[in-house]
Amino acid sequence: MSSPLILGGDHSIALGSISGVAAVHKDVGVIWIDAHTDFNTEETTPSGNIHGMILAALAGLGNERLTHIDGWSPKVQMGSIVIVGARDIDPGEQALLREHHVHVFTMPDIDRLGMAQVMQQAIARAGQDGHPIHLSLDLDSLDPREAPGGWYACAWRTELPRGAPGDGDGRRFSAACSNGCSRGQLNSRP
Ligand SMILES: [Mn+2]
Repeated sequence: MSSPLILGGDHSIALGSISGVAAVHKDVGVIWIDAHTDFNTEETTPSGNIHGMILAALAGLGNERLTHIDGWSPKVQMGSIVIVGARDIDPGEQALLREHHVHVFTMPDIDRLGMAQVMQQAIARAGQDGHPIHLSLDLDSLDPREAPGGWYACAWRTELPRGAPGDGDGRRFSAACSNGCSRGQLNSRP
């Protein structure tokens, strides 16, 4: 069986790619691996960035120009969405995720359960009843110490310099990301 692979420079691409997949597979489940949950609407967003609204839009929440790409909505059912690796969730997103019972595995959940267990549960939920799964990966989900490009998320949030992580100030880095980066990986370095 062949599966499409779609690469892009911003997670906003998923509004198009998942809409396309959902046009063919109406029952598609989504595993969204991301440091963020991208579950804001134009009412809740603190930044105004559309790339923070994409998953909510796919689930039918937010501005109609986002939710109704191709003229229909929702592209994905709330119960078929699993978010993995979140470490930076806005208050408005948290409220919406709770209200709609979207399953979120945060970084502390991954530390507690292990990645294999988390992915088994994610696949079981997103792929329930044999539904196809679209895996959407934002590289900022990777530990910024292993993938310095992901540093942006933490640096922006805390107004730290955007230099490479670990550039001589590990304590500030740890403080900035302590709510999310894997404890195991942080502890493995001095
Ligand atoms: Mn992200």
